[in-house]
Amino acid sequence: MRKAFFSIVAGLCAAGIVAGAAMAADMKTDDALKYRQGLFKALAWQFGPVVGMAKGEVPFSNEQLALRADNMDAIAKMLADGFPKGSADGEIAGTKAKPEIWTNQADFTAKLVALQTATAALSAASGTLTQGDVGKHVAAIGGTCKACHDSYRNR
Ligand code: ASC
Repeated sequence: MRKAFFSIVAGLCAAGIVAGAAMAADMKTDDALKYRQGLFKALAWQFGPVVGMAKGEVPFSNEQLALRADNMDAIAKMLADGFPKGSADGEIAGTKAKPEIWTNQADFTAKLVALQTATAALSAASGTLTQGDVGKHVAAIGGTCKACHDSYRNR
C-alpha cells in the first residue's frame, strides 16, 4: 500500500516534470517567435527612411544614414538568438520560417552575416555619401533580405 502510494506520487512528479519541460519549450519557442518578429519589424522600420532617401522622398542626411545603418547592424546581430530549434513553420503557429533554417544552419548564418556586412558597409560609408549613392546600398541591403527570404521564408 505504502509502496503503491509512493510509486503513484513518483509517477505524478515525473509527469509534472515532463509537462513542465514541454511547457518551458513551448514558451521559449513562442517567445523567440515574438522576439524575432519584433526585430524584423524594427529592422524594416529602420530601413524605411534609408529607402526613402534613396527614392528622394526623405531628406538626405549622412547622419541619419549612419544612425539607421548602426541600428540595423545591431538588430541584425540580435537575430540569430531568435531562431531556436523547434520554432519552424509546422512546429509552432504563426511563423513562416522554413525547417531548412535548421538543416542548413551554416548557409542561414552566412545569409545573416551578409546582412550585417551590408549594413556595416553603409555605416562605414555614411559621412561621405551623396543622395545618389544611397540606392546601391539599399539594393545591397535589400538583396540580403531577399536572399534569405527566398531560401528560408514560406510565402
Ligand atoms: C524591406 C522589407 C523586406 C525587405 C525585402 C527586400 O524593407 O520589409 O522584407 O526589404 O523586401 O527584398
